[in-house]
Amino acid sequence: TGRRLLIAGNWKMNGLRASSQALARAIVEGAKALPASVELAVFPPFTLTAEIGALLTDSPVRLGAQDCRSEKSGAFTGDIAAPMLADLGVTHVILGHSERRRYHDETDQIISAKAEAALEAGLVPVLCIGETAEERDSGRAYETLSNQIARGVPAGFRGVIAYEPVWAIGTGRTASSDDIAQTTAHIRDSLAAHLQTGDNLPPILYGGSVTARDAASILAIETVGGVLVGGASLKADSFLAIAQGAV
Ligand code: G2H
Repeated sequence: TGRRLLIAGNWKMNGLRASSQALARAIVEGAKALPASVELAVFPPFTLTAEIGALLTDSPVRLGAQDCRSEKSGAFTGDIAAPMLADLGVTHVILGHSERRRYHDETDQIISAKAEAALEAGLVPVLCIGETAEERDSGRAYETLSNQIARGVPAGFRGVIAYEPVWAIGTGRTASSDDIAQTTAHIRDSLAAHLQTGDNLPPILYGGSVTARDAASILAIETVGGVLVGGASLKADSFLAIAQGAV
């Protein structure tokens, strides 16, 4: 198709050193069989950023982080700033994941500020949006997504958007290809209106219980620029099989 596709592995709060190193090594090895049009990125927890980064040196696999704070430094105990990530060789950072919105009360305003900080540090934000089951069932999915874009995506945003319907995350319930096609087309239009540009729109990833079984059909959708994978990214075999779906 000529599109570049990003296969992103969100490890969430999983992994101790030995098993994570083995996982990263296997992904680096498997990545050698992939064409340059398929880009892999892994998002280990902060404790592993440096040592996984060391294993990815000289490999095309990108190093990501799962969050950052909007300030560059200061009295924010327990937080990590975007320049600290860039300093470790991180290139991508997930922002506004529904688990952060839910367990850390992150608002669209907070996420927008984080995205600006990430861009200023030279990172690619992977900014997550998605509707809940209740919002979808009451016919407010598009409205929710448009609001998240209007409030959470800063002007001049250059990054990646991840569409993760909350009801499909970690539930084993993947959105259908039709749903994903229609919703990502809506997101694209909403981004075009919000960013006031027709071209160079941010790629849109799909996330939510992606497995090797459905990856190829999701990645075939024209408005999909890749996938954000949680559970299935914790085993090299399944993560690489998902990447093969992009070929
Ligand atoms: C959605 C996804 C990765 P999973 O959160 O961000 O996780 O694939 O386990 O649903």
